[in-house]
Amino acid sequence: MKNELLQEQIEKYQNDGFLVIEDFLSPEELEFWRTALDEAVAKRGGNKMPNRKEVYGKGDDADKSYYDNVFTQLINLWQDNDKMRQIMLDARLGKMAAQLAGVDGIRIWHDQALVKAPWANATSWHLDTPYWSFSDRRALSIWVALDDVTYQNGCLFFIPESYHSTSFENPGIGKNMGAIFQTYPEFKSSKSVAAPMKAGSCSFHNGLTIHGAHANMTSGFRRAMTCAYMPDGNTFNGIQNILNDEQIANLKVGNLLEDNNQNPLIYSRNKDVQIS
Ligand SMILES: O=C(O)CCC(=O)C(=O)O
Repeated sequence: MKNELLQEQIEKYQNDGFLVIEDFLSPEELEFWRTALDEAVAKRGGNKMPNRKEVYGKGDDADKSYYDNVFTQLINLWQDNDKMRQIMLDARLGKMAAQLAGVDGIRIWHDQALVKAPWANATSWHLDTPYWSFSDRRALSIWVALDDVTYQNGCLFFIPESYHSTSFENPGIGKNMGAIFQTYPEFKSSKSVAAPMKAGSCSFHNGLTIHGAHANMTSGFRRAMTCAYMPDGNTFNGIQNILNDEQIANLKVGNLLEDNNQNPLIYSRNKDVQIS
């Protein structure tokens, strides 16, 4: 794994709000990640969340049938698949996320498999952080290509530097590709950057970077494995997101999000990290 970051990569991420790392995984690691994803997805039987048929749709009702065909989105596979657990709890990933975000400790917010099936819809421009149950401008995600990702099958696109000025207001993710530019007209004329990647490459993006993805115009699958990271020390902001009703009932706005069964601390510069 190419997990050692150069200072210039950290600076590029901090300027642009995203970073692509080519050939991130070795061929053996790529094979392991693919097997883990395929096994974990098969075991879920279509359930988005562990143990429940939960609806974690980002789209609103009117756009649901569009959103359902953007990708298969399965959340927190690390909680019910041992291979995925081994992959996601790797402190090397946590250290990279911490270095890019400029923080001392990193917890998993949630992982997700994002599989664009043949002929899948485009992923409209959106932000991630406003969906999450904490509000931190430094939160970020890794997105690992498990197939070659091209202009044809749904590569990611980013609006560089947008994360410096976007906010926690949520413009949503419907079927109108450009809706976000009503909230952020200042980026209407921005140049977007595409991120086609060979299988095994990855990108990191800040959760407030405006980003989206092409439709899958091919008969093949576009598999990606991603993980959203929360800087350690964050508190509950009142948004449910992936938390279940019982967790919500036990949380008050302002409570620390420090349950290692839900949000494991995978890297810390200062604390002992106990991963089992
Ligand atoms: O994979 C996609 O199509 C979109 C990914 C995305 O929005 C994300 O990882 O935050």
